[in-house]
Amino acid sequence: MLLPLCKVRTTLLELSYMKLDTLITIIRTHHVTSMIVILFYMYIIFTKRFEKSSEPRSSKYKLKLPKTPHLTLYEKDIKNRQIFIIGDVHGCLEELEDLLVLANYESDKILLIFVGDLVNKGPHSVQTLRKVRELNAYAVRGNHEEIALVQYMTWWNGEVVTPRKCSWTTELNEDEVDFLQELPYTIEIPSKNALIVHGGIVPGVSLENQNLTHFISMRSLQTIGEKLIASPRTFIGKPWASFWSGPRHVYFGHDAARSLQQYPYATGLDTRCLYGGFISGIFLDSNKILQIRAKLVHQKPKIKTE
Ligand SMILES: [Mn+2]
Repeated sequence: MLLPLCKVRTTLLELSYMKLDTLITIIRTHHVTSMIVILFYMYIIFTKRFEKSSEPRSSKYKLKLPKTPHLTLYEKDIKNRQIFIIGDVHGCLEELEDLLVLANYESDKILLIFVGDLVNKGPHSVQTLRKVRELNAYAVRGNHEEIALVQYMTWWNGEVVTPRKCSWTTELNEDEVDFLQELPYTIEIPSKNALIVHGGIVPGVSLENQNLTHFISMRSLQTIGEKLIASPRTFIGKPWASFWSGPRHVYFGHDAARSLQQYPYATGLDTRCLYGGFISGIFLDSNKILQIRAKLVHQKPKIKTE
């Protein structure tokens, strides 16, 4: 006896939720369908397992996971200091130094956190990295920290570092490579209700289940049916931050084309210093934003900026 296809599908879906003893009873009384039921039951179990184990645990750059992918800062780390979050630097060291002067930076009064992309494309990558380490600042990893690590390993393995933007990586010492390798994807500060990431976060997905590439590369979200699809492109869908409704306030970078972004629960701080714009920082307690204009156009702007 043949059932209509849609009815078979519905029946099989109902069966997949049954308890094992009910299933055994059905198999005993319906010998003809027993094999199909067993196969479908096994299929459901295996696909569920496969879904769980196939979460990508590296980004598209295939680097090993840092020891702490999601860092949380507590009062013992903050030590009653103000928190100042700084946008993409891209080696613009002079502008960074001016911003610290403007913020009246003192190490016992202000804790610095960078949103990533400290390096590449700009004039002083290795010096910027050394400055950030001297300042005992925190930073999340950007796509350019991952690109730099890949290029460093290429050079280490005896191959030429091809992109000129990464030639500085040959100056890195072992500690600096470790520092880059251990940069977390996110930094969370529960006492300030704040979360820092370079690219973005897909709403409705826990940090542990996000695709790591999205943390460093996403700029936009597209609605397809009821799903939100992340994209690294600017001119597709809408800014990811416009979909974000908390509860954490997210501070991020990476989107030079959109420059300063201010949403109720998200603030974008890549204000195009590299392209002749500004370097920006924000004090968490007061929401006060400070900016320094770029000394010059370090690189000509492109429509697609990574
Ligand atoms: Mn970036």
